[in-house]
Amino acid sequence: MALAGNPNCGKTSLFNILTKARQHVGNWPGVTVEKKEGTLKYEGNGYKIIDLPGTYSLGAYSEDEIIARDFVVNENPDVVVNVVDATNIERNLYLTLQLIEMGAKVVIALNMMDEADNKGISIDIKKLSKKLGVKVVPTVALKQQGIEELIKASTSDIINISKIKIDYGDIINNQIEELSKSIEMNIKNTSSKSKWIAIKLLENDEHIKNEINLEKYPQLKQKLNTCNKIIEDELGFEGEMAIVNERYSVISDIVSDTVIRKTSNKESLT
Ligand code: BGO
Repeated sequence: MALAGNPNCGKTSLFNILTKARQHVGNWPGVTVEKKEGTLKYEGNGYKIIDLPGTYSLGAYSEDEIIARDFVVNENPDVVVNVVDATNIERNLYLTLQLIEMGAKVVIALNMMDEADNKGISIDIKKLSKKLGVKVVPTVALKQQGIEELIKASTSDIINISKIKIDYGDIINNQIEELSKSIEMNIKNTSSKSKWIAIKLLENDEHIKNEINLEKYPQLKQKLNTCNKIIEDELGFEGEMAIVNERYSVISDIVSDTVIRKTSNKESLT
């Protein structure tokens, strides 16, 4: 089980509740970033929990992001418990979409529900769950609320991989498709993650380029250049920007359908 979330979403609080004193702190290999592991005991079983570094995204811009995403891609955890701050859902869902896009088995702990309530933010949990294609469990880590439900959802034998597809529009979708095929043809055993690699390459992700050793595959490199050129010619900007914009647009649609903000009298007078 991996815990993923933005900084300050309540991830450490949840980790402590789930693992109690059964914790071990070390370092991620080769770096000085702290690695926290623990064990959740539930109904006679033990579940290993890895607390991933808090990140806003799974790009390649920081050690934390690379550690978190490498763990999800390479270690393939049975479940990624994505802790989402209910008071800051737009920003938090950016990471969620990336986890879903990676094909991770995600369960959302929608934390800080007390704060959301205080701020007049009301979230349609069922609808949010349906829109994202994953289970969403409301929690208040501070008061240990929703923990049993979260444990049940995260230790269930059936955790679906979300089927939602982010629609990047025809032009980018076609280039992702083309590039995925080229990845599968050039690099062995990539069929399950070729689409994700294609998106990362179009995002100009240097870490992925190095990891797959792009220089070794001139045909694939050529294909990437062609795809990038088509996107730039058709849309007028680079793939990276187009992809980020589309993710935010999907989030905006989800939020407008699932979140209601009550304006307080005080706010409406200002
Ligand atoms: C302090 N509700 C509320 N209201 N607060 C929560 C909840 C919740 O559901 N969950 C966590 N918090 P971390 P990351 C603090 O530490 O777990 C609080 O970064 C304080 N500390 O108690 O650390 C939690 O691991 C002094 O708050 O998050 C913590 O993801 C004054 O959110 C903060 C006020 O939680 C971050 C708060 C000395």
